[in-house]
Amino acid sequence: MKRAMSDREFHARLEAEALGPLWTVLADTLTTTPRPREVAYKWRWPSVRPLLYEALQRVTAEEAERRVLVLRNPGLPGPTACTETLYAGIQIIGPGEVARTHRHTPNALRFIMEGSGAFSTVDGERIAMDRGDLVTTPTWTWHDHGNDGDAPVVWLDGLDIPLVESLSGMFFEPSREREQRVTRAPGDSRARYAMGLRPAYETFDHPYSPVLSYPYNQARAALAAVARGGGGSPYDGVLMEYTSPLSGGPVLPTMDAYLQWIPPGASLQPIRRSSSVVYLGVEGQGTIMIDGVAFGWEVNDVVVVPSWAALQHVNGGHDPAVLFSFSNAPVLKPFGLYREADA
Ligand code: 1HN
Repeated sequence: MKRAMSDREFHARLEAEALGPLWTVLADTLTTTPRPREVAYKWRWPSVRPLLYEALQRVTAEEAERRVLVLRNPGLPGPTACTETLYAGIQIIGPGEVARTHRHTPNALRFIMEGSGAFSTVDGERIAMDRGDLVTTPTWTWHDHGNDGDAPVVWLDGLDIPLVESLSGMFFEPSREREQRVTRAPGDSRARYAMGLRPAYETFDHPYSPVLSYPYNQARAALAAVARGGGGSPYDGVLMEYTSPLSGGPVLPTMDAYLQWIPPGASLQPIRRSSSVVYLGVEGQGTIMIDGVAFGWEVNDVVVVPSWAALQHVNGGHDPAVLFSFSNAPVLKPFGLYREADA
């Protein structure tokens, strides 16, 4: 086509009217496969731990609201982004400290990395936090944390903050009560919903699991029993999802969570997934190959796997390797956006 004026000049006139040509950006928009800005990355516990304990000295829980080192993805601009949709951070609470009561629309899950004797009070129920436990604080639930033990307690926080921000869905409310009054019996949500029974006289109509705590001794025992029976997938070994007993689906509407057993000597099959996944080493050691790069992990290391990266689990050791992970798959699946392919 004949052009009376240069494209550059035309584009400048478009821009002045808040317009733009699609034809120059289409190839960067309709990419054949996902091209996330998040990069594969590993945070080593031996590097993180001393900085976390230094933060314990430098700032009080009171001052900080939450004393957390954020796992910032080097490929992403935001101060709170581990992936395009997920936040991850490592929180520490000292003996006797209180992380005051608040609530927010982002969903949170916590996997306890070190220590015991901490607790979260979630909507009036006091939930124990000991090493290996998974504890959730679903969207808009009141929560505060404390530590009745004599040593600091450390956990991995997973939240859907970047997703909520991108959807302009952020709401936050501090409570006037620094610590919540406990209004439910110990183990109430477990007794109501986690025992293969449910209260026949009430309906739970929230989009998340009514179970707020998945203790490690139970999850670990289930994993080991399935592994002993020879179960597992060629890609993930024994991958067990923490589920809502009501839906059979993910624990939170926007994040699913898994405990995974990779048998000694396993070199599993590589796979791509359109979810992004944050892994935490729980027991033993292993290697996550991501697009051909080896990320060797040990206990309490965190590894982030970007969407559509080629992912392969290897356990070259003589002991089982146990990983915790969480992902954004529950947001992709209802919209037909979740895919897998052999890599
Ligand atoms: C939050 O409320 C917690 O309650 C942890 O422990 C991390 C990161 C961003 C925003 C809110 C918590 C958080 C957070």
